[in-house]
Amino acid sequence: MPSTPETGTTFINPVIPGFHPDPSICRAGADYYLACSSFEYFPGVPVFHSRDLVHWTQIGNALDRPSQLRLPPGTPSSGGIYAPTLRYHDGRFWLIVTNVSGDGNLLFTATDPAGPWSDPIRLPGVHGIDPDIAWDDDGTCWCTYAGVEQVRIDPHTGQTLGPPRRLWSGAPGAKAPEAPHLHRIGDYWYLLIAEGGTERCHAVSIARGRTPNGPFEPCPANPILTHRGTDHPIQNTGHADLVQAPDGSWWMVLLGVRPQGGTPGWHVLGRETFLVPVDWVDDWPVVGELSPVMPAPPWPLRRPADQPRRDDFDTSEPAPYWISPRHRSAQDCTTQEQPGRLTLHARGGSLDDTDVDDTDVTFVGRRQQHLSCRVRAQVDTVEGQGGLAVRLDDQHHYAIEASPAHVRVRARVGPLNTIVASRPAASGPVILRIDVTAVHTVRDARTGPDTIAIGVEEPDGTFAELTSLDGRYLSTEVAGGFTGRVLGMFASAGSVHFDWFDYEPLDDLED
Ligand code: 6LW
Repeated sequence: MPSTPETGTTFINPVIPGFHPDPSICRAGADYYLACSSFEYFPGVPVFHSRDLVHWTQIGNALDRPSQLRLPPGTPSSGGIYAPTLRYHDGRFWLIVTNVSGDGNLLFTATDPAGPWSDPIRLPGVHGIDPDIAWDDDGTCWCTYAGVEQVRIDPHTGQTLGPPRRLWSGAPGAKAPEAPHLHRIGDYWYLLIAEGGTERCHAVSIARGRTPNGPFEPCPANPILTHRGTDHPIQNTGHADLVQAPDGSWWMVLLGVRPQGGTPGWHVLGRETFLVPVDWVDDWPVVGELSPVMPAPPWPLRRPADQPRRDDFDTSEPAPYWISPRHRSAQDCTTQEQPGRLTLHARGGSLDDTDVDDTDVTFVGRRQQHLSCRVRAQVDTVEGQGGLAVRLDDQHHYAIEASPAHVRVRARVGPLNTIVASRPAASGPVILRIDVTAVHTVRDARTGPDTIAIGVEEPDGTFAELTSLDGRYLSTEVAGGFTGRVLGMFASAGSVHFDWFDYEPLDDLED
């Protein structure tokens, strides 16, 4: 989907590209903060900051200690942390999420959204995903969750105070009323929800009432946003939240996907975060047109410095964009052992494992955020075996693995797991490389979304491609689930040292 670059009068959607779903947003003074779901990855719940709603910088991960995020052995792909709500209330930040792999609904607080966040307050009486938290004028705190149901809670103890009540189920017959967010705007309480499921039928609907408990009157124009049944380049639009800018204007953040290739289209970056303006007519929100290139808001845009392409592993702590399935410990993944190098120690598992026997893979990666991109890493495998991988989940990944004997490419697609290319190893460190190239020209219905060329970079810089694989097998339409591609480094045996890792966006049109 080639697009025009951002100009002074436009901005580019998605505003947070890559696997960043279920956005929840709040404002504190001139600062906006946004949090997303993170599923089986540790650390969890990426937190972003913006001054203009358009440009976002990741300032941390709310759940960055094992005491906050337990992803037990066997936590499957797309298990773990679902849909947060992030709010600023009473001089503090509040974050409520569900850990579907064990601990249920959890509430955290922080004075600085960059962290540290508190240890969790458990909510054993809240039985549903997608919890929202809202306060009445008298300080009464309401937790509203998928269904859509609501229960009064004490946010300091996590106790429920009284029985749950059913509030609203969206359009009659629509499946999956979920993602509720309750906002007081003017004289009304608005209950914003998603319905239709997070795939192509996804939609945003709203109802309003005079109290936070309803009764709620559905908006006559529901759904107020959906792209179902269209060939719009942004699909699956839903799971939204609202925020008011200091100038009084209203904005919606939501998730959507960008299918590529032929019919029905394959999306590979997961569900991404989009931004769209909202007007009010007769006290109902009217959502502006959502498109890849949007009219800029009426304030100066502040584009932050581009992220450096290379991570040299010179810092003692990994940058916040590095994530690992289920857990990461300083014993398995460290920059302290050899200065300027990331060392990964294998734990006995492979990229296919879900840690059921406590031998998880040692993998650290970052989200693929561009339709076309290149990753490279210089790898020293004299003491072990490991390399680079494109991971959608534990059953869908392509990997190039170096050992003292070989460099091999392995493809795992559902029940198939095979070595597709191999060559003898040269002595010394090797540069492994993966080029992801979006297919912008659809030749026929079977054209895939992208190609993934995997190989070795020769000392003179030329690319010795070992294989080129169809990217559709690492798409959500094939694999299912709620996540997106993560590109990263792994160790499958012994100890593997990485001198650097490059992530280079190649489609400057969408950067
Ligand atoms: C989330 C639900 C949804 O809990 O998908 O798109 C689920 N919306 O609201 C997982 O992200």
